[in-house]
Amino acid sequence: MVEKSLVFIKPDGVSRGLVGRILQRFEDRGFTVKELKLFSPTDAQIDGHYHEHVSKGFYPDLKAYMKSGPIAVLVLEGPNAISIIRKMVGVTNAGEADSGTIRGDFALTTAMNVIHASDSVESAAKEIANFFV
Ligand code: 3AN
Repeated sequence: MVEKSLVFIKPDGVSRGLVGRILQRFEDRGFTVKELKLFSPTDAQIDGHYHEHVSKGFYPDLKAYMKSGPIAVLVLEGPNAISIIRKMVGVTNAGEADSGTIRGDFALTTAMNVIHASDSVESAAKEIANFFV
């Protein structure tokens, strides 16, 4: 089934110059780039995106991380995009992510894990609406 996923490269990924290499992986795999923008998300967009985490102890640090510079936000489309892209991204704790995944190749920790990708078709629809109004 053709699906859309909301993906963003977090501020450290943008400042480290990883946007091109990460985007290349998705294009090489065959996904279509439907939207692409570099921007600084508002407080409301960050809180909305991470609504499941706002009450957690790590949230202030997560929010500060997300406000530390612009992010590169993408909408990618293709067959089974949600599960394939999550596999390409690797597990949340980048320290345990397999080599060959984006987190396994470009990140070391959970707190700075370089990239986000939607975990379901329903989340993707909400996340796309949050970032592309
Ligand atoms: P994923 O990004 O793999 O879907 P989530 O949704 O559990 O993982 O976490 C969202 C983001 O919140 C992570 N990418 C990470 O930046 C941050 N985060 C999650 N859990 C922790 C934690 N225990 N400590 C610090 N940051 C965390």
